[in-house]
Amino acid sequence: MGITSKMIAGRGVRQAEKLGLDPGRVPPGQYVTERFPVLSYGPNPPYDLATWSLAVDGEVSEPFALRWEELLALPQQEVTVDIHCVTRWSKLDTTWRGVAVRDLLERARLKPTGTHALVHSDGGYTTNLPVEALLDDGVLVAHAYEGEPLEHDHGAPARLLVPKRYFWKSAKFVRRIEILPEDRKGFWELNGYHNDADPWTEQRHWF
Ligand SMILES: Nc1nc2c(c(=O)[nH]1)N[C@H]1C(S)=C(S)[C@@H](COP(=O)(O)O)O[C@H]1N2
Ligand SMILES: [Mo]
Repeated sequence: MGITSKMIAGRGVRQAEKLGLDPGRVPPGQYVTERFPVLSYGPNPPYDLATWSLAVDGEVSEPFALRWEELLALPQQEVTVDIHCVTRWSKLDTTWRGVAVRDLLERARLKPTGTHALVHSDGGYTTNLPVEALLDDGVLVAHAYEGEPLEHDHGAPARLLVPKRYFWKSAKFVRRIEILPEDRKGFWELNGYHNDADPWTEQRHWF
């Protein structure tokens, strides 16, 4: 008999209890890890803060690109959230610091036709989200984790953080938020992962 998602959920719940955490925070089929696994498709792209920039463009009235110091000069938010990887690990109470994507989209002045986003990373990784999901609380362009600058393995200099979706939507090495008039799939979404990626309903794969 194989390992079923119910058995793993049981494991997640027991682990959460052992750690003194509310087991209701562990989505179905997930287990809790205290480690911080690294999942990257391909090598970490090199970066240079002197030339780094983050663009917000596409279906917006005021497209812009921010240099590194400009990003750090914007109002910063700190959030503590749970993250859930489709490979079944969840990590609870992770703390991040960065700029709210909502603020960036407000500054860019979304056009009414701007309904979706394709998020681009250095190295070619992409992921897609509805704009609505990017306007949510806790969605950041994050540059610090647990009070320290983001490690390269975890997406330095900056990554997207979308805590309510499986973690592949949280693009590391983020460089561009492209607003689109329709949905366009990203890297994993084209390769069989679910378009919406809600951990609570286990939207893992299309098939
Ligand atoms: N640029 C980029 N972002 C990425 C990935 C990637 O391969 N490249 N992997 C995604 C996946 S599948 C996961 S689970 C998380 C892993 O983040 P971590 O390595 O910080 O745990 O990053 C996501 N963002
Ligand atoms: Mo992942």
